[in-house]
Amino acid sequence: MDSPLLLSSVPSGAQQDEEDHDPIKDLTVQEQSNLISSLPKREGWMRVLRRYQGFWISDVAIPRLMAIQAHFKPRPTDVILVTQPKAGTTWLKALAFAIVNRSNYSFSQHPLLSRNPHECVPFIDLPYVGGHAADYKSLAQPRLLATHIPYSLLPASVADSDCRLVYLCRDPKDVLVSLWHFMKAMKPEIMELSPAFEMFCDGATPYGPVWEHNLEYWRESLRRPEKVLFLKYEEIVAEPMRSVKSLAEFMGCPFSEEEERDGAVEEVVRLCSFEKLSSMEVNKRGVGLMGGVTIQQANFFRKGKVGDWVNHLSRDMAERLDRLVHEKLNGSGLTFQLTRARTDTPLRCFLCSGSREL
Ligand code: PAP
Repeated sequence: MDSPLLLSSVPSGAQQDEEDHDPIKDLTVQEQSNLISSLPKREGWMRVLRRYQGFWISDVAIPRLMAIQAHFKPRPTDVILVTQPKAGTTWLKALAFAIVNRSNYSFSQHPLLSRNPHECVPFIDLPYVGGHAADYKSLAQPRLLATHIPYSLLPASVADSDCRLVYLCRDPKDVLVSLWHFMKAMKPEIMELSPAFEMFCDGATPYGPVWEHNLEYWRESLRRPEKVLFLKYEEIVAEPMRSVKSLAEFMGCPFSEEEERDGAVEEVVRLCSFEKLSSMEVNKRGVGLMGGVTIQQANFFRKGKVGDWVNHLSRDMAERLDRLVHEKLNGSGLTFQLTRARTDTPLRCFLCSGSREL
């Protein structure tokens, strides 16, 4: 990396020629709204989902996605962090931000101690972050950006560009449980876990089907390993130091031997740990705006555990979802740990009795 990422808010002249378009220039608001309302729909989550170009996208996110598809121009130095919602976006943003900026800030006075990671790394597909417009156009290069957009829905310019993509996925069972809790906290009247499970199995979750999202980036990481890094939440939990080092290397800013000796890798891991971030005042009591919705930052920090699904899904549900995901991923080389491997753990059924062991 030739220059550090700074949270600059001053547009640089050289960067202003890109993306300076009216986001809805190509379709009138009426045309857009007619198009969206003609798409297949599913309800039950926080927002109505529409089937758009093979994926389920919230109806309010579609105009922004269209704008990105029409106008987003990656720069060769961009690093774009990609996740399925609830796969560990907040964590990945913190890790990448801390790695890229490690020479700009001391670990004891770091922006991540007073800002939620979503305020440090903007989503390209959500207009507002942390209460103000995400001005990613004016970020210093290399830009650190994030998105939930499936690979096939990204503008072709991303595949043609030299920009790097870091993809993080997570056991779909934990994604479902995390997503349901997040949305329940935001909007208590959303559906219960049982219908949410059915919709998840139908692929109808924001930016779902989850397995299609995973597969597209998996295949691209096999095709272009130097440009697409594929990570799993569970692997970062198991080997955080190794993951941080590979992430740094992939982003073009490997840790030097001296940095390693001085404990910089440990510092990044510690700063970005669930325990550290979730104990920060900003993440305990702060409020942000994302996609026009007010969000308690605490909602991004629930448990941060691998396998919490065991406390919420019955064994039948877990095995059914595992089978489905296994079939969908079959032959790709991508796998997640199966329920059967966890039979030593007592399964608890959220739906029947809260904490009764099965
Ligand atoms: P987003 O896609 O909407 O931004 P995202 O950050 O992916 O959300 O999801 C939050 C999940 O990541 C939560 O998982 P849980 O519900 O199973 O607990 C949250 O706890 C977890 N998480 C957030 N920060 C960290 C972290 N520093 N380390 C590990 N897990 C984390």
